[in-house]
Amino acid sequence: MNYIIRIIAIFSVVITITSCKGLSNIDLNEIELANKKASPSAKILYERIESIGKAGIAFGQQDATMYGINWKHQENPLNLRSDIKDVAGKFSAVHGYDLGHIELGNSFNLDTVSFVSMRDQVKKLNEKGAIFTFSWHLDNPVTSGSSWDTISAVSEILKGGSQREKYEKWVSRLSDFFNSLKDENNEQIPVIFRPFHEMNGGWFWWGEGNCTAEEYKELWRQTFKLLQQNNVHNLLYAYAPNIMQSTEDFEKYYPGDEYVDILGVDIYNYGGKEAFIKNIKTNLEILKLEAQKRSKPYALTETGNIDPGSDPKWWTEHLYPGIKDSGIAWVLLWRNARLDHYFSTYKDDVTAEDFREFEKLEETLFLDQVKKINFKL
Ligand code: BMA
Repeated sequence: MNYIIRIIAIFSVVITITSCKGLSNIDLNEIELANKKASPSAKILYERIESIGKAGIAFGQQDATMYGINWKHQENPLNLRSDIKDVAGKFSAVHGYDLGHIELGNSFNLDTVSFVSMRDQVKKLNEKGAIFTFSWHLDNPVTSGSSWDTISAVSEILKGGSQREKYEKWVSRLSDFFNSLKDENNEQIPVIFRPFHEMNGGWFWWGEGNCTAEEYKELWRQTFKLLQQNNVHNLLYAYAPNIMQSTEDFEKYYPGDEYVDILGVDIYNYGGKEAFIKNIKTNLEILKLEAQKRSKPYALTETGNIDPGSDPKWWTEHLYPGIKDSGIAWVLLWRNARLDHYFSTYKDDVTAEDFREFEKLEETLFLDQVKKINFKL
């Protein structure tokens, strides 16, 4: 987007927001979500995401305030810290979390993040205007192995399958967690749910080669229905394949417009700089076409530098040329777990300086900017 168009876009969002006292100018009945019983706050979240997509790209990171390189939130629970805040002085606008192992009734997720602190952080960051997205690396229900245990399982948890009862229990635990996300007024906090991601790759038990496309779609629809039955009405549903070659790749597993609110794609920089830029561009073009057909917002739901340290200009010369003017509402960087597994930046990283440049770009939006793109009840 060139400068003038961007100014107009931002200006028109501001007009919309400031000219509507509360929600009087927004007809909630006109916002159609997959869940017909979606809460008003979920509808507002959807409006926010659409408006953000017009104003710029919200920056996000997985587990941003839970841990980073050489620190953990538990060690200093009152201090809200994040690696990118250490680098650029700002919090990310979008915060990703993973619910893997909530299904088992555990207190900690598969990456040792406590669900109690997750809930607590969502509450705190919600007050600051953040947006939340949840993935779910759930265990294999047949073998009790991890998400990466590709022994066939999907047909066993569909209606009539041998593990159905267990799966219903798992979804009820997941539902309890979503229903427990409440703000200071005891109102539910709306969030994005992005289950069964990267299904067109073969590494998860719900992925390519480990179930049929029809089974996958049924899994999505039946899970969606179980969540409704459990009175979960604060979710927007995001469908996100891994890198695609064509629109057919997008459509193969797509469960249907009536089950999805947001379209996404996950792309990492395998193959180096030029391939990364090209892959992001072509994939976001595919996503945009699919999204426009359906009038739904879209996002780069996972990305990250698999080779951190290789190029100090990774943010402005690799990632940004790919996402620039793409119309995505947000980009989510994967987690900064440890020095041999981090995807973003941190204070001593070679890309830290470049991240500050990336943060200053007109198009990139951080927490303070996204907070203003909101609609009150
Ligand atoms: C993967 C890796 C794993 C992690 C999982 C869920 O991509 O980061 O280490 O357990 O995501 O967060």
